[in-house]
Amino acid sequence: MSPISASEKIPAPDEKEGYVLYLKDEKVSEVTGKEAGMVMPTAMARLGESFFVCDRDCIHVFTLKEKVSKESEILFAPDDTALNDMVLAGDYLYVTVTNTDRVYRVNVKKTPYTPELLTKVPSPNGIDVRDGRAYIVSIPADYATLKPENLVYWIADVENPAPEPLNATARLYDGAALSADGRTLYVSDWISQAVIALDLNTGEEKTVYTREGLTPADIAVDGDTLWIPDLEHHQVIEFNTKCQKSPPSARWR
Ligand SMILES: [Ca+2]
Repeated sequence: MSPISASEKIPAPDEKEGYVLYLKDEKVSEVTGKEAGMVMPTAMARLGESFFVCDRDCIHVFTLKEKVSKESEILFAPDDTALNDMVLAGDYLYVTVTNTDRVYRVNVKKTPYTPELLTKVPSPNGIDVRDGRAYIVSIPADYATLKPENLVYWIADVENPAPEPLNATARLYDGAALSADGRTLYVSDWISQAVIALDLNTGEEKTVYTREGLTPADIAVDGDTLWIPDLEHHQVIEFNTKCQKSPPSARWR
C-alpha cells in the first residue's frame, strides 16, 4: 500500500515523506520509509527482488532482500510531473502520466531502464495490461473539470497502439483492474463514489460497490477480492465481488 501523502494535503515536490506499507495476516508493516526520498508514491510493481514505485516524476527502483535498498531512479521527460499508475505485464512496466497524456513502457529486462513513449490518451490514470491488450481510464487533468473525453480507453495491440474509447460515459476515473478471467474491467469513479464493472463482451456497466463519500483511488483485484483504497478516509476496503450485497469484509486504516 502506498499512501500518496503522509498528511491531508497533496505534498509539494520537496516534501519527501512518501512511504510504502505491507499488509500480511492483518498486520501492517513498513517496506520503505521517508529515507527513500519519495514524494507521493501512487503505484507499485514487483518482479522478483526488484520493486518499482511510481512517484510523481520518476520510478524508484528498490531491491527487496532482508533489507530494502534503493538501486536507481527511472527518469522521464522534464514535463512529466504526474506519473500516476503503473502495471507490470510481460517484460514491460506500463506507466501513465496524467499531466502530459503520455503512456510509456519500460523494458524491465534491459538496464539501464529506459522509458519508451507508447502512445497518448487524454489525461490517463489507471491502467491494466494483459495478453497484449491495454485498458486505460481517463480523469480530468485538473482532477475536477469533467470533459467528454474522460472515458475508458483500450488498446487492442500494445505493439501497434491505437487507443479507442471503450465506453461513452465520462467520469472521474481513477483505478482500472481486470478480473481473473479477463472478461470484466473494474474501474473506480470519484463522481458516483463507486467501483463499476464493465463487461468486456457486452459493454454492460454495473456498479459493484458504492458508499456515500467513497473516494476510490487505484483498485486491485485478486481472484474474487477487490481492494479499494478510500483515499480521503485513509482506509483500504476489501470486498468480495461474488457477494455484492454484503458489507465489506474488512477495512484497514
Ligand atoms: Ca491513480
